[in-house]
Amino acid sequence: MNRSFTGLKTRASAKPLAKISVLGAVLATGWAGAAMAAGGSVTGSVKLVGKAPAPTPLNMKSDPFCAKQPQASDEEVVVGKTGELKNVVVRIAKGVKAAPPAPKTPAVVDQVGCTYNPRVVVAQAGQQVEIRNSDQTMHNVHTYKGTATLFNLAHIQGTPPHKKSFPTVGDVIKFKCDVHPWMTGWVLVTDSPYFKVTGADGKFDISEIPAGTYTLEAWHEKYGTQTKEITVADGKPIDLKLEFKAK
Ligand SMILES: [Cu+2]
Repeated sequence: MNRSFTGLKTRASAKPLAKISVLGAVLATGWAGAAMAAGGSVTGSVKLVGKAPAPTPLNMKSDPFCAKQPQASDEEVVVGKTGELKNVVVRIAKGVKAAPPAPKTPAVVDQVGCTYNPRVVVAQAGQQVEIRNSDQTMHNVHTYKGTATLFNLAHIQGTPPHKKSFPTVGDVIKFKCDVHPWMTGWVLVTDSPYFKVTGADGKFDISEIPAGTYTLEAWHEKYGTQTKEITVADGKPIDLKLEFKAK
């Protein structure tokens, strides 16, 4: 950074006005921001094709606190009126050469209303994942990679978050609560900030991707994984329509 900054000052010194504006931009955005503002983008939508399963109401009567929560439905498959599929992770899975480091701010999984919120979270490898308990009841955070337990921690109401990180890119970590068997959550581990999780509208929008050729992956907890090769170019947005088939 010092070397670049010195060069900037040398070039700018010939034009005092330019010096002020360039330095102003650097101060406003940070040097990294100023250098990395370019890149391409991938936007699109994910739909479920075929008959979506009917929502299953959750029975939370086994815990007096949970029983008082608003009636919720199982969120394994959340589909809009015309198939918009929620909770799909869309990410650049392969081809990122120099990803920015994992953010210092944690990814957050909250236990609230006796469900995981959000249900699907993406973390960069090494990024802290803060697991909160906002409920006035005890949960336990039982995580699995495949069928193997990673950790299993009691989470008493009013106690601080558990702080964990996951080192292995590509891992799909399942969260279960042994107290409340209806609770399911997911953390996917990736190697870059180039990802989104679809909301209720099924849409995603990933920006500032350095130009290059990549494997884009879309993952859904029930419908699995699909991949697509894409070539990203500066200033040429890619728009994708992805579909999963109901089963
Ligand atoms: Cu629980």
